[in-house]
Amino acid sequence: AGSDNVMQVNNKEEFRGKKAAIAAALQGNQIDDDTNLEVNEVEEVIGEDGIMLSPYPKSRLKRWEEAPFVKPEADGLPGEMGKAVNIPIEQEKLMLDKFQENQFNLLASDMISVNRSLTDVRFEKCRDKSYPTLLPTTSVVIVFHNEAWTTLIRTIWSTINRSPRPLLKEIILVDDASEKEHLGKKLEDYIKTLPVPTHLFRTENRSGLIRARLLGAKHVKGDVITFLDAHCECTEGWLEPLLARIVEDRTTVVCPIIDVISDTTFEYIQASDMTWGGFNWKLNFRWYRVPEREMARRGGDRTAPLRTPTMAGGLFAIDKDYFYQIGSYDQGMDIWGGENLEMSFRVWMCGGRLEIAPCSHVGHVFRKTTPYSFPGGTGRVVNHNNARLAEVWLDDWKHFYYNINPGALNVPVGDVSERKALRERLKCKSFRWYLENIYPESQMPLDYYYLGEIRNSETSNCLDTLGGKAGQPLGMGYCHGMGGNQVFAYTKRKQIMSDDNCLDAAHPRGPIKLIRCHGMRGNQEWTYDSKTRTIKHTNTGMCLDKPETGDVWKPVLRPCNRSRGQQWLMQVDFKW
Ligand code: LR7
Ligand code: MN
Repeated sequence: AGSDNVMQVNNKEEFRGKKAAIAAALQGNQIDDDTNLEVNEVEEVIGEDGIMLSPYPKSRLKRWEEAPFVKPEADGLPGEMGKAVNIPIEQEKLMLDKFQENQFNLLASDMISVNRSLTDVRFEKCRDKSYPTLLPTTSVVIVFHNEAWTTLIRTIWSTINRSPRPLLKEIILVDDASEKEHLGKKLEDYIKTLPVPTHLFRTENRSGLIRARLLGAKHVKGDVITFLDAHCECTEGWLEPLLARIVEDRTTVVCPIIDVISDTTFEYIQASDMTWGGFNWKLNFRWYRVPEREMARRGGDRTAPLRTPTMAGGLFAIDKDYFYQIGSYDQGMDIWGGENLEMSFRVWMCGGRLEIAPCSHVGHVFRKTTPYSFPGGTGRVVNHNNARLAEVWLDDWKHFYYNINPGALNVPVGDVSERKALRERLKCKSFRWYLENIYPESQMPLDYYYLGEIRNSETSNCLDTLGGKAGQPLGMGYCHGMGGNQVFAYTKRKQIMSDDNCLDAAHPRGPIKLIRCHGMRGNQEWTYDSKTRTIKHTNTGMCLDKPETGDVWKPVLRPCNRSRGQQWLMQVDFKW
C-alpha cells in the first residue's frame, strides 16, 4: 500500500468508486514511512462506500511498543487466568451480605489479585495483526460512585499492565460524590504510588455519570479519551485496535468487545463477536445478532471492525477534539442512562461512525440490579434522559417511545434547545436516514401505517401483550388508552409489532404468539383491510378473531366470516 491508494480531497471525484485503501495503507507498520507521509497530511479522503475518512494529524502520533508481559502472581491467589472463584460454603452468609453492597460478589473480588492474569481471548488472527508504529496517546477516564476498592483498583492495574506505556498518557478518576471511606484519602495516597500519572477529581454533589465524565474529559491531556466503567479488566492488546481505528479516521468512535466478568464468581467469560448494539421502543440498549449484510460488508472477516448502530456506552475511545466537536454529552442528563444511545445517534447522524473493534476485549462486571440510589427515582431519571434524547434525535419515531412508555410524558424534559441547535449546527442527518442507512434492522420500523391500540369491534377490548416476553401468547384486555402493552405498530412490511416482538402464528388454529420480529414475512405477515376491518394472516388465510369462550383473553385465528368479532379498529388519529 502506498501513496497511490490515497487521494487528497480535491481529487475525491477520481477516488470515488475505487475500493477504499486508506485502511490498507495504514495497516502494518507503514504509517511512519516517509513515502506514506501524505496519508497523514491530507485532511480527508473518501473511504469505502464513499464515506469521508479524516486521518489523524501525524504530528500528534507517538511511537510505541507493546506492553511488557506481566507475570501472573505466583502465590496461588484464586481467579488467576480469569477463572471463577468459588466461595467455601462456610463463608456463604458473609458472601451474601457483602453482595448487597455493590450487587456483585465483593468477597470473591477481594480474594483476587488486583493484578490478576487473564487468558488471551482474541482470535488468532488478531494476535498477528500489526498496528501502525505511530499512534495517538490516550487518557483513560474512569468515573465512579461508591465503587468497591478491589474492582476499581483492578480496573486501574489492568489498564496499566496491558497498555503500551508510551500511549497511556494518564488515568483520570472522577469520584462522583461517593460516601465510602476507601475512596477518600486512602485512594489519594494509593494513586501516588502508581507508575502512570493518575489524577483524581471529585464532583461537589452527586452529578451522575454523564456530568462526571464531562468533568474528567475537561482535564484530559492525551489526544484520545478512553472511557471505562470502574469495574473492568482490560486484556492483552486491548488498546491498539481502538487507537488504530481512530488514526485511520478521527471521526470514528470505537468500542471493544465487552466480555463478561461474572457478578457471582468473577470468572472472565468471552462475549460473542456476533452481536452488536441496538435498542428497543423503550429506548433500552440491547444486544442483537449482527445481520448477514454487515458480515458480508466485512468480507466475512470476524476480526474486521464492525459497524454498530449503538453502543453500550461505558467503554469506548474517541478523539478528544472530535468528542467536543460532536457535542460531548448532554449536560442535562442525570445519574445514569440514555447518554449511550444519544451519543450513538449523534455520531452516526452527524457524520461520524461507531464501531466495535473485535480484536479489543475488555471485561466488565455486569450486574442484575443497580447498587446505588437514583436521586429523584430510577424511573424518573431514566425517563428524563431518554425523553431528552427522543426529543432531540428521534424525530417522528419518538412516538414509539412515548406510546410504549407513557410515563415519560409526565416527566419534564427540561430545556433541549441547545441540543437541537447542536443538531442544526452540525447539519446532522435525519433519524429516517439513520434507520435507512445504518439500522434497517431496527425494532422501530422505518415505514408504518399505524401506531396505537387495536380494538375489537364486538367486545371493545384491545390486543394486549400483557407484558409477555418473546414466545408467550398474545392476550387481550379492557382498553385502557394508556399505551404500554396495548400499543402496536402495523408496518409496511405487514407486521404487527409490539416493541421487538411481532404477532406470529404457525398454525391455522393458533396460538398467536409474540415472537422476535424476523422481518421475513412468513408467519409474521398480516393484512389489515381498513374497510372490512379484518386482520388476515397471510400464511394460513385465517382471520384474527376475538377470544373463544373458554380462554376469554386469548385472541384466536378462525376462518374469515365477516363477523363483528373479526373486526378490529386501528384508529389512525389515535393521539396522546
Ligand atoms: O451517579 C452515578 N455516578 C457514577 O459515576 C452513577 C454511576 N456512576 C458510574 C458507576 O460507578 C460506573 O462506573 O458510572 C459507571 C456506569 O454505571 P454502572 O456500572 O452502574 O452501570 P452499567 O454498567 O449498567 O452502565 C451502562 O449503561 C450506562 C448508561 O448510562 C453507562 O453508559 C455505562 O457506562 C454502561 N456500562 C457499559 O457500557 C458496560 C457494559 C454494560 C452493558 C451493556
Ligand atoms: Mn458498569
